[in-house]
Amino acid sequence: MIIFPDGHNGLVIARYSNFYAVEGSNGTITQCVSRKKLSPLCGDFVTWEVSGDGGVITAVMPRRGVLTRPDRRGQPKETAANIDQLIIVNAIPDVGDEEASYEFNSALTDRYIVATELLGATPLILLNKCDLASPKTIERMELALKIYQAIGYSTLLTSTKAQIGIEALNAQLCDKTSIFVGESGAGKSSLINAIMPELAIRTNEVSAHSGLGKHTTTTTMLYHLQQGGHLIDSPGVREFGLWKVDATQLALGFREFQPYLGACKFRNCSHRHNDGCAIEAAAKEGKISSVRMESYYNIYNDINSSD
Ligand SMILES: Nc1nc2c(ncn2[C@@H]2O[C@H](COP(=O)(O)OP(=O)(O)OP(=O)(O)O)[C@@H](O)[C@H]2O)c(=O)[nH]1
Ligand SMILES: [Mg+2]
Ligand SMILES: [Zn+2]
Repeated sequence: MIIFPDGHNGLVIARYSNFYAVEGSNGTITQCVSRKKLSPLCGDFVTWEVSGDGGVITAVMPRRGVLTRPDRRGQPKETAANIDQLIIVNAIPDVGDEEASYEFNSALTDRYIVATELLGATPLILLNKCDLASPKTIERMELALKIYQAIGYSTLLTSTKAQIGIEALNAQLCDKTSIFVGESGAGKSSLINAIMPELAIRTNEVSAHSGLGKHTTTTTMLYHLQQGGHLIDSPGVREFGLWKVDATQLALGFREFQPYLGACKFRNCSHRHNDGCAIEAAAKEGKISSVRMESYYNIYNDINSSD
């Protein structure tokens, strides 16, 4: 860390409208505002000076990358910095027989994976609420997750209710900064509680009648793990869009495309039903999963229709 002689150094652990909770190396937390033109994020290392009862952030140290999430209007909003691992939380539905027809949400997962790859971070693909799934559904989910394992990603089946996979999740958290992302109600806060029961974060007790969550997470917040490493809880999303991603970057977000990039007949190949496309040829030979190829087409259409 760079030490600024005139200020205190700290880590932004949360933001509440215009205030930032900044933690010093001795653990004290100071409520700070920020100088104009700076936009500190949860996970940022900052320098601050004493001002009144609190402080004012005067500098934000260089970041490794920023994760963006959609706000309530679907507009991109920078959410956290210096992330090593995105834990992409999916869940078995908790109403009625829906689990029998539940399909793994590869659309959301694959968008998050692209964002993770472009950040230079690692994804962990997690399916929670396995206690609600029949053995048949679990079998189908294991098949869906195999696609990700085959390309080198870690996956986990968990349940905070039945304490499944919690130790395995714990083992993946040491000495890194991990952020929990995914749909609202999937169990992100519950998983953090399962790992750090002393926190007792209020979780979203969804009412089946109103469909409204009560304690849905509204603030991105960083917690320290005793064994080293940090966890960030973040508000759930309905959909996750990719911003400022062009077709070349999108292909880089699909790591299994890598061996074939540059081998297409045309240099500007979009890998969509193109003559001489090496990636589509690999997909036809079964070397790239058809589910992931479909995902690529869908995301490509999205990013090209949004601007
Ligand atoms: N059956 C079952 N329910 C769970 C499990 N994990 C969490 N839940 C329930 O799912 C609901 C939502 O959990 P939260 O942890 O608040 O979900 P979240 O992802 O943090 O939601 P947001 O903060 O809105 O993004 C709560 O009612 C939890 O009790 C699980 O493993 N099994
Ligand atoms: Mg939450
Ligand atoms: Zn191609």
